[in-house]
Amino acid sequence: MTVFEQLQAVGEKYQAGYLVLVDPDRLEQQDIPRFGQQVQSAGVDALLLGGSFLTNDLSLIAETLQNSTNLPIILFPGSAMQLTSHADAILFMSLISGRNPNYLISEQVKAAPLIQKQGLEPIPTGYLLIDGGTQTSVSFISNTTPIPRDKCEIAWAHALAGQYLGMQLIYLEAGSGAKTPVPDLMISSVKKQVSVPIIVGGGIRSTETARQKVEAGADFIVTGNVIEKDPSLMSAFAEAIHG
Ligand code: 1GP
Repeated sequence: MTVFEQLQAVGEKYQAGYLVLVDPDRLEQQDIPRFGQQVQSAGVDALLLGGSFLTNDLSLIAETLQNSTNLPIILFPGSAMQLTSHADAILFMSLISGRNPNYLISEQVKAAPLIQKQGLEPIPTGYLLIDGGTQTSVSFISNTTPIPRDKCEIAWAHALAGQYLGMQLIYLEAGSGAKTPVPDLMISSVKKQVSVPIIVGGGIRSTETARQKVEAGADFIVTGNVIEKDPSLMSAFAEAIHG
């Protein structure tokens, strides 16, 4: 079964799936084995690994994580530099809300031969950055302007274009640490227009908010910061998201 098929199976089993984002810069090597056990028993469906900007050795973190959990590890790269064979798949993303050719296609061209060599499963993903009320690393590093929060039609037109280009997932991203997550109205209007699964992440800090995003139409919810601060919250998030 491919990782994408596993994600589809999660979608069939639950109302929505739960993905935990691991920022390799914020996870201490010695804490990984315990964290691996925690995610496993908390009901998390898969791990995303990466960030817009990295200073740590991704491979070392990924390898330790792989030895600590059976959950799929999906790379969530900020650039073509963030690749390792110690993962199962990679969100092969294009930042389609932006107009920076580097993140639309250049990084992807640099990464493609390495992904092939490393045997990673690429999952074509349309990545949309939505204004989360504060400047986030992803908007600064990618030098792109997020979609305004009240422009639902701009968001769904981008998502639909992504689907027509063959992307298998649409990621609505408010940015890690966003003040406010992607608005419910925007999620529901994207959901109405596209048939591929929608991932929603950035600024989700409570189980109530996560639940609200699922009700609005999110197929997968991603949390990062809130779990870094308190990993014991993972089970409650999984329960709220699975429905
Ligand atoms: C990944 O941006 C999310 O898409 C993670 O965001 O760290 O704010 O949960 P948080």
